[in-house]
Amino acid sequence: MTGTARCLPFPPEIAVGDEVAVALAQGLPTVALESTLIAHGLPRPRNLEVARELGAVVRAAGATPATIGVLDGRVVVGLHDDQLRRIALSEQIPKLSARDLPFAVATKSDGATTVASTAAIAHRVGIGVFATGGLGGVHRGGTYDESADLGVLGRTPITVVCAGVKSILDVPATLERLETLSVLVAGYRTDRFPGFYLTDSGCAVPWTLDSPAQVAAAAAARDLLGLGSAAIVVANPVPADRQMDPALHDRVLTRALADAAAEGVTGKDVTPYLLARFHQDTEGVSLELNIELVRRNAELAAQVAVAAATDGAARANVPVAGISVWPRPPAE
Ligand code: PSU
Ligand code: MN
Repeated sequence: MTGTARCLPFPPEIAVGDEVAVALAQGLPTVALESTLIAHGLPRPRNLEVARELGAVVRAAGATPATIGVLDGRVVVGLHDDQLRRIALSEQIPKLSARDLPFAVATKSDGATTVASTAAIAHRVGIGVFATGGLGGVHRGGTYDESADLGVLGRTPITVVCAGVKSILDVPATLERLETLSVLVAGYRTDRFPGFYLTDSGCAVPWTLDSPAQVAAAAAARDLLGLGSAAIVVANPVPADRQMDPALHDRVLTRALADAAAEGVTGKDVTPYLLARFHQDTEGVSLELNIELVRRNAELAAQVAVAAATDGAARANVPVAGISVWPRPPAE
């Protein structure tokens, strides 16, 4: 996350969109967005609208959106509208975690990227900030089902803005795993760990960060101190007056978990199944909230990317187009 130019181009397996390539080359603020939440977390065709909106939110906050997905075996960074449409509206689009990417490339497949695969690719191309809804984590019930999101965040120096981990998970166990993996977890303007649809998961966070500049400073410090091998998770809660009724949440979750077990839903189908059940059983309350929280995260991520680019440029004392830099470069 610096303001200096990066090495381009990338291998043909990675297709960086024109706008993103320019932003990366110039050190302009860029935000990675994932496509699994679009393809598997939200119903068609609303998901396409949301995908477009997220790009607009990032742009309005002064950064370039880079939605990541896989088309014909090429990892696309900065899906343009036709490509977004293909990923959002296809009936059968594989959910690709990091381990799946080589297969999708080798077999020239399409696919949607999760937090794990999006974070890995974003870092690969030099994007330092990423927004999503809720991270994957340790599932409830002691099933050995732990999202690959955690392992990748443990070895990828990126800043992820999210609304905590999905509330369908075992939150305390997930926080313990994040601690073991040395992933810095900070609440954004809160000392409570958010619970995705809920403002407070019932767990505390070790640190609170209060501004985009502070988040950017934490990421810069991680790198400068040589600790640059794990992610920073910025947990951005939904406001208390917007959260889901906790009693409704618990009722729907208990039923959905029991049905998932009875129907034999396993592996990567578990998370999409539970999210879809929420959307159905809350009559859209969870859907609207999910969309709202992802928008909020995209906006904060863009603010962090702007702060990081400004800070990086100030350190390197180079001008960055469209951003005021302090200390200012000397006038001509
Ligand atoms: N956030 C959302 N909706 C989603 C996801 C995140 O609001 O659908 C996706 C992310 O892509 C995340 C995935 O990586 O859910 C976790 O899936 P699993 O538990 O199978 O690892
Ligand atoms: Mn899983």
